[in-house]
Amino acid sequence: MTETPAPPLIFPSELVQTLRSAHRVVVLTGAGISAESGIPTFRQAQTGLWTQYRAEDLATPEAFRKNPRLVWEWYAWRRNIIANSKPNPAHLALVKLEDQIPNFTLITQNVDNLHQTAGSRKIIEFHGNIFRTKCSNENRVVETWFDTGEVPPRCPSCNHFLRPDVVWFGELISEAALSAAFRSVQDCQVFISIGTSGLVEPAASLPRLALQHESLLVEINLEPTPLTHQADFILQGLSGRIIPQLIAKVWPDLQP
Ligand code: BV8
Repeated sequence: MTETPAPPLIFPSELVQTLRSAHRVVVLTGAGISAESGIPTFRQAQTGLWTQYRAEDLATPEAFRKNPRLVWEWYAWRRNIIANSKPNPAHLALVKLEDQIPNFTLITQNVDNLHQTAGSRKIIEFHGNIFRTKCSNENRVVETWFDTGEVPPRCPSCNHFLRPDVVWFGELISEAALSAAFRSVQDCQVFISIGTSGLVEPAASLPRLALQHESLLVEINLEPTPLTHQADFILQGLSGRIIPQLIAKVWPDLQP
């Protein structure tokens, strides 16, 4: 039996008008925007070999010091899931949004590279990128190394272990990402928080900083978060359904 398509979503006219005339928009994304691409979010229980571990316990320098092989293999497992996934309609709709807004910034907490694959350009990788590897000692990106079969592989210049170029819990966000993010938030007119539980700092402070500058705050999430009570517009549901329809409503002449 064919399913009857869900009725189109209705959006508040003030939100539609404000986005249509906006010049400076910041979007913050979290793991939720990639969930419809088949990538488990941080809060979801892990599966398979990793069921016994919490992501927060593996994404730390201590875990890597204690068991570098385990942490490297966890990231290899995640890279494999991501390599077999693709951007979903939410990622693609954000590319259209970027094309319409003169001063647009996409701050992502995700390390899955799906915004880049989708074609987004002005991206701040707040927590790094799982497909980049760096030396755990020199802290510089390493593109190629000798595959001796040892796990993790070692840095070709100093022989220390290589690690993913991501920001672990207890590690500082890069100065470049932090200052670029705060600069974009200082004067944005609209701040859209998508698919993040708003629990991880300092990313979670970005929407609150936007509110201090009278930005309009929009939250798109499946469930309420600590940010929800401060949002001007709460669009509850799947980001892969909401964002494409919102963009189509604001700019109806755009190619679907
Ligand atoms: C820092 C990269 C200064 C790695 C990530 C004690 C000691 C040390 C530090 C701290 C401490 N206490 C607090 C801190 C600070 C700590 C922190 O915030 N901890 C939390 C857990 C309390 N932060 C840090 O350590 C940061 N650095 O503070 O430096 C410092 C230094 C030393 C000592 C003190 C301070 C660095 C944090 C960066 C961590 N790295 N990622 C990797 O990916 O492997 S964070 C990781 O969690 C991911 O990036 C992920 O994005 C992020 C947050 O999760 P979310 O994205 O929000 O995802 P989540 O699963 O939580 O939620 C998904 C949401 O989507 C849900 O709300 C769900 O409803 C929704 N959703 C699901 N599906 C959909 C959807 N919505 C719409 N549509 C759908 N289809």
